[in-house]
Amino acid sequence: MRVDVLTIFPDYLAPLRLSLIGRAVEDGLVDLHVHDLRDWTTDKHRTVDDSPFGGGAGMLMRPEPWGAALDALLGGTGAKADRDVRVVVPTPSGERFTQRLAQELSRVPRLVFACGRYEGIDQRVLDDLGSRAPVTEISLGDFVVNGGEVAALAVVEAVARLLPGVIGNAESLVHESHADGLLEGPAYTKPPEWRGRPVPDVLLSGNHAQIERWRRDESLRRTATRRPDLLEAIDPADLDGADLAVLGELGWALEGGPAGGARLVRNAPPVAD
Ligand code: 97T
Repeated sequence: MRVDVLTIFPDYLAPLRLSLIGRAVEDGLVDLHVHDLRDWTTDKHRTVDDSPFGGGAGMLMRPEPWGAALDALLGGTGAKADRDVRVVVPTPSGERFTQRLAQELSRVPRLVFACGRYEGIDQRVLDDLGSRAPVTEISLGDFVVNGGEVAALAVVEAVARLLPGVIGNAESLVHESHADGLLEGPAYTKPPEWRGRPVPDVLLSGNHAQIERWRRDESLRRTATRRPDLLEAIDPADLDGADLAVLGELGWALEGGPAGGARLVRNAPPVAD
């Protein structure tokens, strides 16, 4: 996969050269190119920002350096429907970045990240870009940081680790949080007792069926407590009888028939007859 990042702080992306993703970059699994947006400015002060028309606080990014940079990276003529490239623009007003989107992006051969600073990028850059290439505006969550770099860093790491060969043991991707729409439960390593706190007996039992069941129960419990929104989104077809029993104890039940598309609801009221 080729990854281009446009930013006024190229050093912000340095962590992508460390650890597991750093190895993938070294090995050529990720062909990473980080570019300084100021290289496409034409004035003496290498200006990238200006005040907003209509007034208001803060500064915006001027369109010209972005236009020149994106022309250079994407080519003057881009096919809007090009399935081989995706431009990712981090912004607090973007679509929420999820593991599902990470999986989708991991199947695109080339990603181009446009990292804005200040109060954002002149809208015409996004409009122009949208007519030439598929664009996804993404947000990491409902909070604000100072620029798109931290989001680009997170997205590149989330996507690159899904590429074949980046994680040695592909099995470890199957049972991680969000892989199946649930959170992972607690995990333990040695010693079997630490500061008076024992590891749950079942994990030392060697009974693999029982261990899997316990892990599933803990996963459901944790998800119910911390992320009820994830449980509401679960496809009931992915739940077995034991799952429904644990969820029942937690006040969750199936609502609606198979035809109407059943879903999990909390504290289901008694069914009227
Ligand atoms: O707060 C931001 C500023 C610029 C670009 C992206 C963000 C952001 O991304 N996820 C949350 C906030």
